[in-house]
Amino acid sequence: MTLADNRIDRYPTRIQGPSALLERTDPTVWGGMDSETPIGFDAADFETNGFTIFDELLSPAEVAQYSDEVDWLSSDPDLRLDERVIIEKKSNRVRSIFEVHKISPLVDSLTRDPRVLGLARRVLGSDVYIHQSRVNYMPGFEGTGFYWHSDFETWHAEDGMPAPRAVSLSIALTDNYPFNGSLMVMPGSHRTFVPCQGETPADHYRESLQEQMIGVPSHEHITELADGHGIAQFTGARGSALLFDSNVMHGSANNITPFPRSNIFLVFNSVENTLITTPYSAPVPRPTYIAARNFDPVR
Ligand code: 6CS
Ligand code: FE
Repeated sequence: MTLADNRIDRYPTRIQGPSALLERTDPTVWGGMDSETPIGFDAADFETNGFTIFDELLSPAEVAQYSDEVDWLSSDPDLRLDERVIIEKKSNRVRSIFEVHKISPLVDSLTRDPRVLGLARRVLGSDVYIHQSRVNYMPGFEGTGFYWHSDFETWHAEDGMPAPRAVSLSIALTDNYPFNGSLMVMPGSHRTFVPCQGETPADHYRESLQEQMIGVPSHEHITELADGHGIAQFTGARGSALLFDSNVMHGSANNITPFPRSNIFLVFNSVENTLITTPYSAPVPRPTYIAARNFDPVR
């Protein structure tokens, strides 16, 4: 893609007044890496639904290792003062830790694991780099969810991501039940771009990562998508994983059960879809621990 193409905003959002749903004109599974199809990955299924669930991406032993690691991170008092650690509004518990692959060598090795990297390269059809990594701790009793949204809408508006050529992998470190805040997705919704109303405030991430109020679709649009696509839920034992397109509509409810729902999120972007300098609908780019600007491919 030449710079000229990227400067054209093909997915306008954060605009005043009502806006119509837009068709996503970009592919979901990009060609070019077909020979690298990882075992058990159904590209056609991913193209149709915008997500795929893997029942056991990590073994129980691996999950225990990662689970211990993220539990240790969330209990580290020094790390808690780090700007990359997001604290829950009410409970004061750790909600998320961003750039976790730079904090934890173990998580960094996961981004290079062929089972993970192979999936991202296959879907995005190119070399890939980490746009964002995070751990979401949905603690028991007080874990608050994430309202309906498209990740790409935020990454386009606030980070300058040109096209929806990015993919997220959510790896469950605890059992994801229907009732403990597990991710809900609308199958096939990735083929529709939902413009959101409201101008992006300066430093929006300071509140949006705790509770997103801007860059969320209207009730009408959510109703239209839910009526058309239905709602599926990512449930599964620890070690299962959800691979999902950057533009699929998703959200999660609060967790009032005693069972935490901790996941590692790894977001891969194509090296052919790197962030432009000025975001499409925000005054300045977000910090690099939320949206990386080092585009070196993961090897
Ligand atoms: O703003 C972001 O980048 C993050 N927010 C949400 C709710 N999901 C995507 C991403 O991790
Ligand atoms: Fe999200």
